[in-house]
Amino acid sequence: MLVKYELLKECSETKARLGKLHTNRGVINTPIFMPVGTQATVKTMTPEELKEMNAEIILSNTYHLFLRPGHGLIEKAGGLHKFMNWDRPILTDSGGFQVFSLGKLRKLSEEGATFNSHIDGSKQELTPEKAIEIQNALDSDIAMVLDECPPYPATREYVYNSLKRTTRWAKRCIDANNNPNQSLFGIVQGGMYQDLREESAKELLELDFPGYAIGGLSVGEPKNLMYEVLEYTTPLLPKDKPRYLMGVGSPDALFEGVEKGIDMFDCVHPTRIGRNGTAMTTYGTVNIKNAKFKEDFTPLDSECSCYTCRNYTRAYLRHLFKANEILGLRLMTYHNVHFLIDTMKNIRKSLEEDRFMTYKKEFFDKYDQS
Ligand code: PRF
Ligand code: ZN
Repeated sequence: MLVKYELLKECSETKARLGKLHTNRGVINTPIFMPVGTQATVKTMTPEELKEMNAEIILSNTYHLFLRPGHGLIEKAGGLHKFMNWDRPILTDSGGFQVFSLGKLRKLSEEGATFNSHIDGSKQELTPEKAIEIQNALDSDIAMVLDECPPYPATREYVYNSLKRTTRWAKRCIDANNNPNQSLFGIVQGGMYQDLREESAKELLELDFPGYAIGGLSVGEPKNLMYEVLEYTTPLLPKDKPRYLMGVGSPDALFEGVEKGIDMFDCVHPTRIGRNGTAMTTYGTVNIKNAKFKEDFTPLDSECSCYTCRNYTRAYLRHLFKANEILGLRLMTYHNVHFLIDTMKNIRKSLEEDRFMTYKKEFFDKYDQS
């Protein structure tokens, strides 16, 4: 069965929507934040911990798993879910974005991308067919087409040619797809050009994907420009299908994305900054290594109910980071992922009670963004 989006409620003031995404591995409540498990693990967290904080779906990466340990091995293990002991839905990104992030190490052609492995330097190729073969073998619930994410800034001509190629690749992905249990999502590109976003969406809609992502954002453009692009791009997408904003997950962007009609988000932000000693809290970010927390025996976030905040103090967390203890990374990651999952839960509740914009204001009255 392919995923099926159920629209439950639309916000009366914005384009925000409350829904459910039905999958073979359970129902996902949307809008949703997907923690990132690049290498078949959400760094430092066990699946039990992710479930405890109510993660409903996680993201993993084609590019990394293809290079190591290889999709053949994961297929032998019985698929990615079995391999990593996670039985809830998984979305895999196609690898396009990761390859393009390699910069000088890669070359693009109509056929696909060739690149040197970041692990051993070996020459590798990722074509639309290959990206699908890998994701079919991983057996994720949602797979993504191979796309090209243009850099920012990029000329109109560059972005035009790139989106045309992304559409041709999307067709090749559909033709190559051989896993009837996997839902393949299209990715709208078109950079910061409204007419190109329209063209990309129109072409991809003709291919009738079960879900659509918006790619090519949060690539270095000013935030307001991203919001502007979202404002006109989201309405181009069908109402009866899920909309996924790729690689975006800061609190302000989550609220803006939801407001503009996005249902799904992913971002390495909470896990990455957590391992770096930064926590997102009700009152804004906190760097736990700061000397001012040396004798602070209060929780990381006084309004948080997570395992970390229920059991440990800022002074203890600071000590763990100062002493380079692994538990520090785990406790901070736990809190940050819990914080975003909980914020999304609160957003859904506010949508259900039709007070989304009031909740947004309440959130940012407390959350210091400076
Ligand atoms: N394409 C793919 N993955 C992505 C992106 C994209 O444009 C982005 C851009 N923010 C993040 N991840 N395939
Ligand atoms: Zn907490």
